[in-house]
Amino acid sequence: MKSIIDNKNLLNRPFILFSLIVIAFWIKTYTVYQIEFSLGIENGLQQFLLFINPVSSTVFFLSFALLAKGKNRNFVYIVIMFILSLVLYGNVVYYRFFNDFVTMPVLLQTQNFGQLGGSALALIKPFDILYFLDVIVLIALIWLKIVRPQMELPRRAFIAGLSAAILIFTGNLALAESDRPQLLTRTFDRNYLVKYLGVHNFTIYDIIQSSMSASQRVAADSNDITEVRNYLETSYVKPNEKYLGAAEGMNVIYISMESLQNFIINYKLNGQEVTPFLNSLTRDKNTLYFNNFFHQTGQGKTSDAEFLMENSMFPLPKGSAFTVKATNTYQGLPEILKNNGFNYTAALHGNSKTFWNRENMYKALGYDMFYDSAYYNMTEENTLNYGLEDKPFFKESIPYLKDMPQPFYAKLITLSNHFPYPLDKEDQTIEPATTGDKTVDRYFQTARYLDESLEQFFNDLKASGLYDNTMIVMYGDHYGNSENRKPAMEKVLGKKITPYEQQQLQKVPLFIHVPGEKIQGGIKSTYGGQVDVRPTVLRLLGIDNSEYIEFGSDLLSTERRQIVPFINGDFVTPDQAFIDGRLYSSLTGERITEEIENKYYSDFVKNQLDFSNKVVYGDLLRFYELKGFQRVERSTLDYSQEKRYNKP
Ligand code: GP9
Ligand code: MN
Repeated sequence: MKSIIDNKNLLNRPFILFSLIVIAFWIKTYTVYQIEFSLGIENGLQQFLLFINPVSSTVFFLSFALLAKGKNRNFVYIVIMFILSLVLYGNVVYYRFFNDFVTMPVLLQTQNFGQLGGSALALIKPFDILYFLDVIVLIALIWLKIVRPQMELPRRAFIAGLSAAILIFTGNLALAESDRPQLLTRTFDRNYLVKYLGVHNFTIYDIIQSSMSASQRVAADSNDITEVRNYLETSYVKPNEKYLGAAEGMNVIYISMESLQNFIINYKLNGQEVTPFLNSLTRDKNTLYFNNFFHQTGQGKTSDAEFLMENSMFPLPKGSAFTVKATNTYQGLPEILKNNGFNYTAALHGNSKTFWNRENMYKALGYDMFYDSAYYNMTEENTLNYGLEDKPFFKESIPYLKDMPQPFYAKLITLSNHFPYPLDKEDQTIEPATTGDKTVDRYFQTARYLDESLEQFFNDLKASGLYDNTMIVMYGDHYGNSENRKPAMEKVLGKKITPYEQQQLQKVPLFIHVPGEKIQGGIKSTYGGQVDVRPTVLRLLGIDNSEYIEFGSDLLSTERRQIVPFINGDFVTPDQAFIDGRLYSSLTGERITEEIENKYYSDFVKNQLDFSNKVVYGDLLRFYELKGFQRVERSTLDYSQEKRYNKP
């Protein structure tokens, strides 16, 4: 009996209660790090930093409770702990799929949340309730009156708490900087920030940084675009005469192949091809297949791929450009084509026009029309996961395509091969894989379904008469199986996935099909990424791209530099791969530990990303006037009714 009373007394000493709450939250956060995040701890110092990094922010926030008067303080403790736990848990769920942390721009993409439904649910586990255990215990202790209303404290207590937090943070940051100099100014990689500073400090940092980037637009002027232009002139590559204008006068169809990774091309599951149709295109005499082609997307996923493909600029290091930069001025592919003899441009997608803020961004890119889910027959049985299944989507798109004034540009975005890869029983034409990871296993079935839908679409295009006069560009938008699926993916590939192999898994297929005998098809092994597609396509169409602001380079030019930047600053070339601050050989996949000269590569990557970000954050294309170039007036665009003949 006595000991219980003693406990009570102890818990009711403000400093002890405060410390116990801090310790509970600290230990919980550290446990979450261990279970949920793979942050790549490389040495003892990093391990130590990971352990102590929750302390400063926990002390900081909880100190505010010390301001509360006696009775209220326990309540304030609960509220603060709950909010901090929610931030932590939000990151856990997000990380389970994206291998990344939540940023302000992601939070502002609220119009996407409602539709995440199935995907998000698949990421939540019943035991997750344990991540709120400290809050629950505190509530119970208060309810059972074991923790009682607290005595009032002088303001000094609050000041002392804040000072302690700032002191601890300063020490933490100093140690982090000793391991990675310029941590806060240099890195794009959120894994680093969390590893060194913790989830909550990262969140504060992110909020400050996001508001700073908003002010970049105000400070920009036309000199900035001149600087970008001068930079780009130094990296201009000449066209390859063999391909120049090979698709001149043709229609163009882009197909975004949801989550399709390149490893699946020519992969055999239990002796069976998963994507027989796409495999056949790798051997087709009218198709170029790029097998060292990488996605370069970030938090904007599909929309980032679209951004890269149509602007030849890099997506934002955080958040989705579609969502936060749709008010910018662009010179998007649709607008460029309209300026070069095309009569119609349209995007087609069996999901709502609000997803990824597409409606607004498509206007900014200059699309005449957006056929979103409102233009499709969205019945119970032909929709699943993110919207209209690919086969009915392609089927119903054919009449729209047939109606378009030619030459047209149309972009079709598939969605059935999307995490967590559900598929109706009758559509399953291949057995799932047997890695034991249900989502990875199902991936093969939805990828097969996508492959079949593409074959159906090609056949329907032939039947419609469009095929012989249409160039088709198909690309994987981004990875499907995230790094968290590594154990299952190791079984799929039958090898250990090193950081180098993990980067290789970011390859997505790119196919460019030009009908007739205009090009010599085959496998192209040049290293490239989504940013490089627009200049390639423009030149195939015979359009002079030399004046446009493009950060990619023509994949068919023999002069091009084969350096593929990723937006976190990593890169890959035919001889080197730079990943998380380490260098690997692209020839052997092994780590390179000796000093080697690669300043040329790293400078190139840094410049590409910095200049591209400068254009997007500064909204610099608003200053870029080209002679004779007509901007599409946003206010004239209306996607609510089909306006087919949007001729000037
Ligand atoms: C939804 C589709 C999927 O419209 O583009 O989006 P994702 O989650 O892959 O970005
Ligand atoms: Mn996608």
